[in-house]
Amino acid sequence: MNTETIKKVADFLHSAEKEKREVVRLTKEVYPDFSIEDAYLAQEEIVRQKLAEGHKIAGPKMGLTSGAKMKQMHVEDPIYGYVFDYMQVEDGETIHVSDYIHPKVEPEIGFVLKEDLTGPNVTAEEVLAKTDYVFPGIEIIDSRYENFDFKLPDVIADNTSAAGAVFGTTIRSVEGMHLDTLGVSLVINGKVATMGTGADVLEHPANSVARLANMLAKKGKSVKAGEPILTGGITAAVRIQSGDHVCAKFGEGLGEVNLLVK
Ligand code: 0L1
Ligand code: MG
Repeated sequence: MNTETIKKVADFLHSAEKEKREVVRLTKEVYPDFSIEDAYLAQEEIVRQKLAEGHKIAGPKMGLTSGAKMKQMHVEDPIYGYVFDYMQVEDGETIHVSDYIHPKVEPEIGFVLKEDLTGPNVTAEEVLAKTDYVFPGIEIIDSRYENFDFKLPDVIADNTSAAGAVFGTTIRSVEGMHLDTLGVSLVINGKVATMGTGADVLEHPANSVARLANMLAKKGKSVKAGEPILTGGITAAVRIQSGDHVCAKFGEGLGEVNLLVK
């Protein structure tokens, strides 16, 4: 794809996000040969456009980190995108469905590093050694594609459906923690909607951070100390609607994160 077409794709998806308008996936008719490399170039163009508009990157996020989702999409690699400052929601805050297209929520474990991590060959052990703390979070995903119907390049170009994130305020050192066996329930209106464990994220959420560092290394980038990193949904994402009270409950002393939906 030439630079002009990459920009066209980025403009198309970025305006769909701003106008809260769903669109047909690019690979369906217009660009059936859209590649993963081109998709990351389109994502980078969207990031450039957002930065030029004055938004700031809050931190990177990993997507498609569950074995089941990867199998379903026939991929071996998870994907990454970025959460921006304007997407951040406080714990307990009220969000409005009308600010999104068809939002879903998923509970995630977040990491903050005390040192930069530069791939390739970063391991989970190195991630844990360089972790300052972990925190509980909820990601709000809102694919710009109709019915969340996309192929891998579509979702990469669409900044991995990023739309919102709650970075919970409970923080814990990883010392003595078992992030793989840590249980999480997503409770909606007092009923458990879905459950999972940290191991549902690439067998251990630290593997997700390692994969992020190794993927960014191909672009000459690092994972930076101090930035909140979302490691990927622990459970399936659940559609939310007006009137919902969303509560993600985490084990290992990570507490809970809440959202109200209007
Ligand atoms: O954070 C995620 O895992 C979302 C990646 C994109 C998949 C989706 O929108 O369902
Ligand atoms: Mg996610």
